[in-house]
Amino acid sequence: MNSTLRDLDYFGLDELLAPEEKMTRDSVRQFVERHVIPRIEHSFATENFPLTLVPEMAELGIFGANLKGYGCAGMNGVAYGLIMQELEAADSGLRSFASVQSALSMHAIYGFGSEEQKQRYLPEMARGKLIGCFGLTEPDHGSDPGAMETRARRDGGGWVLNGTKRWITNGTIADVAIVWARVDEGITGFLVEKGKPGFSARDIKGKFSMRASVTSELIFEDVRLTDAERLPQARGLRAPLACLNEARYGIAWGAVGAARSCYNCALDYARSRRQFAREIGGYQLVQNKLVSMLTEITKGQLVCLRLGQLKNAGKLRPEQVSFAKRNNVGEALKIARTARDILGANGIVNEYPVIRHMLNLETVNTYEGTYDIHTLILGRDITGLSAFE
Ligand code: TGC
Ligand code: FAD
Repeated sequence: MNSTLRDLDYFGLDELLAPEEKMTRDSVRQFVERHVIPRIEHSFATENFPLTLVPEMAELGIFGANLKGYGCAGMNGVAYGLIMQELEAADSGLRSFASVQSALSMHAIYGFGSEEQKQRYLPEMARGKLIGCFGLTEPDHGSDPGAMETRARRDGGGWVLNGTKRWITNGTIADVAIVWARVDEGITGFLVEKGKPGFSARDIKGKFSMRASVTSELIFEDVRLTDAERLPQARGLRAPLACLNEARYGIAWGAVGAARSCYNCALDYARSRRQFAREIGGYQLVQNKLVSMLTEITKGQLVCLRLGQLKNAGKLRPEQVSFAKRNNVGEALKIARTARDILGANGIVNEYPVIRHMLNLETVNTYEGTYDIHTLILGRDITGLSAFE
């Protein structure tokens, strides 16, 4: 096994997992080992998502893994989280692809679509035959999506959509875009298929982060849509925010995977790299760094497991998801930076996965609600006072 993929289980959490949860985790880890690790550095270098991985990911039941029916695997929250952890141990871009397909796009249709829309899209998306994207952010409205300018106006029995969405994962490779727009009654969602007249997409190039992931701008110029292309149950900002809860949940688990990969790499390096006639892992300063990494990863794992239990019991609150996303990503980013430091000059080359994880985690700390936005969500929860007003 690629050493950076190996497990880290200081508190014996494996004992708390059900056999089918472990089986799911192990099969995804094996897939990552065989199919992702050999090509991920090339994808990162060439700014491409490896689309050839999609059929096998579908075969493993990764897309819509925790949805029931419509060809989805119907796994529990812990199994779903473990999948995200193993994917992100390879690359945040791979987990992003799965998050956007499952937690954002499929979840939007599952939660807010008509029965016809569910039948039409979900089985094909679960099989990886149709790819989705989720357009909430705009050039001028990121943390505050409630101020969005994309608008759909009534025109006879249908709609005319105008606006721009930016920073949209999978935008140019998606067959269907979930587009959030303002209508007279508030905010709602539309399903806009690739090729619709007036709909165009272009990639944002030159990223230093998430290079193995497609990030795009979506432009809508007088795109005509019917009522059948609107998500009928999506009323208000709470609809896209409900999808974000699902994606943030997966990110909280995923970030621990990226951190684990960095820790394993730094530990191996510290045990073999010699300076001043001994292994650097023998120095107290380096041990302090490794122990801090181990501690934060273990705390993150405990948070994830409890999050999964609450999700399975239907008791999970969005604020608890914010807690986990904020903490686990923030700590993963610190761990990646520390691992980079322990590797010295070797920390900056792609012979090791650390710098790639570190750069990716800068995005993960920003998207799906920045670290500070989640601070304010938690601050509002404990004080009862909203900093957003
Ligand atoms: P606010 O007044 O707080 O809420 C508006 C309505 O929504 C309800 N609500 C939620 N519902 C479900 N889940 C949540 N987490 C919810 N948070 C709020 C709320 O009860 C209210 O309902 P109602 O019926 O009373 O109207 O709204 P606000 O405008 O003050 O904004 C709050 C804030 C800042 C927390 C929110 O806008 C926010 O979360 N901003 C961050 C934006 C963000 O995360 N964007 C992510 C874009 S997608 C993405 O990044 C994908 S990355 C790709 C990948 O995942 O890999
Ligand atoms: P801004 O909102 O402009 O924030 C800038 C800074 O101001 C941040 O530090 C922020 O914390 C701070 N700030 C903002 N408001 C406050 C406040 N009230 N108090 C204190 N500080 C504040 N979006 C999608 O819809 N779909 C996607 O698929 C998607 N994929 C993405 C992929 C990548 C690679 C990236 C980088 C982004 C993606 N996003 C996506 C967009 C992402 O969700 C936004 O970047 C994020 O929500 C932050 O918005 P912003 O970049 O406009 O930053």
